[in-house]
Formats: sequence, C-alpha cells, structure tokens
Amino acid sequence: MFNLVLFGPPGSGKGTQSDKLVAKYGLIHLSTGNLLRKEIADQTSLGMSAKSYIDSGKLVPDAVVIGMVDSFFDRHKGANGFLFDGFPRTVAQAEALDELLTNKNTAISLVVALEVSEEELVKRLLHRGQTSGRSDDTDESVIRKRFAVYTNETSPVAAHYQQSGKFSSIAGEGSIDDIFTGICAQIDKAR
Ligand code: B4P
Repeated sequence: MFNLVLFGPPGSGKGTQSDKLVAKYGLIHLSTGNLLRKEIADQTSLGMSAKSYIDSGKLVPDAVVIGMVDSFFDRHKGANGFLFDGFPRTVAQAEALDELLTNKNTAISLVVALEVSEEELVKRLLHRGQTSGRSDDTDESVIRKRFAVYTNETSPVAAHYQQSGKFSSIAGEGSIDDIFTGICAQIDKAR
C-alpha cells in the first residue's frame, strides 16, 4: 500500500494537485475539506456544526474529523493506497491516523509539503472565492485567521513526520504542471 500525505497551508494547491495525483497513481482521495463540505450540502447535523467552524476560519474539532476518516476507511476496505489531502491538520489527528493505519497493517509512505508565500495564498483564495461560492474564501480576515490556525495548530504536524524521515517539501509556486512533475518525482523515488 502507498499512502501519501499532501501537506501545506490553505490555498497551497493540495486539492488541485490531488486530483492529478489520484488520476495518475490510482490512490483513493481522502479530502477532509471535501467530506465536510458534502456534510454541509446534505445538511447533516455533523455538517451544520462543522459549518460554523469553517466559516470562522477555525478547524473542525479533532473527534469529529477523526470519526469521519474512520468511517471513510470502512467504506474503502480494499484500497491500494490513500492520498490524504488536508488531513492530518493537528498532531492529535496525525497520531490518530498512525493508529488507524497500524490497525490496517500499513503506514504513511511519504509526506510532501507545498511551500507558498502568504501573499500568493491570499491572492489565490480571494480569486477562488469569486467563483467557488465558498464562504471561507471571500473574507480576507477569515483567510488570515486560517493562516494563523495553520501556523499554531497544523505546522507542528510537519515535525511529527520529519522524525520518521518521510517528509519532503517542494516549491508550490509556478505552473500547476511543473509542481505536479516535482511531486511525482518524489513519489517515484519513494515507491
Ligand atoms: P480544505 O478544503 O482542505 O481547503 P484549503 O486548505 O483551503 O485548500 P487547498 O490547499 O486544497 O487549495 P486548492 O488546491 O483548492 O479546507 C477547508 C476548511 O475545512 C478548513 O479551513 C477547515 O475549517 C476545515 N477542515 C478541512 N480539513 C480539516 C481537518 N482535517 N481538521 C479540521 N478542520 C478541517 O487551491 C486554492 C486555489 O489556488 C484554487 O483556486 C486553485 O485553482 C489555485 N491554485 C492551485 N495551484 C496553483 C498554482 N500553482 N498557481 C496558481 N494558482 C493555483
């Protein structure tokens, strides 16, 4: 099994690159952002409580996200590998993921972090906000709050994976295809 974590701040291109990577490598795409937006669209109670966190730029509580990932695994028992996009976002989520994968006799194979400057991220997210209908992309103060949350709660996840020697980072600015080629090179080296 090959399990990849795509890591990086909001707007760094995780979702964009994930679509191309799952097509090339046949991995199952697990985007906690997409799962949460689906819960919101379906107006489930999980979605309704997640919406208030997302709209204010906060992370959805760990227990909710981990439960959602656990049931995603139950629905994809025969998978050859996963691409984790936007998950884990806290050290507690990373520890829970390690445990879930150990129970499946597998582990994280590689973490690729996308590095993008904050000004470029703001530009991308405000631009996406004009067309996506995503309420968390239209207000610059919410976008800045998401960066602060990333620095405080998500960036420590990098250290969690650096300890295992499976962490690499790559410039996330430039053409989407060039960035994709760079990520593929890292994957091909690690497989
Ligand atoms: P996510 O859905 O994960 O979204 P994201 O971090 O905002 O974006 P991503 O990095 O995927 O950017 P994209 O490729 O789309 O999270 C949304 C919210 O859900 C979070 O704030 C949080 O509240 C909640 N949440 C999700 N997971 C959670 C978890 N595990 N725990 C707790 N809460 C959680 O790219 C952005 C834009 O840039 C696009 O418009 C794209 O076209 C453009 N772009 C991409 N690559 C480009 C390039 N190379 N050049 C120019 N533009 C580019």
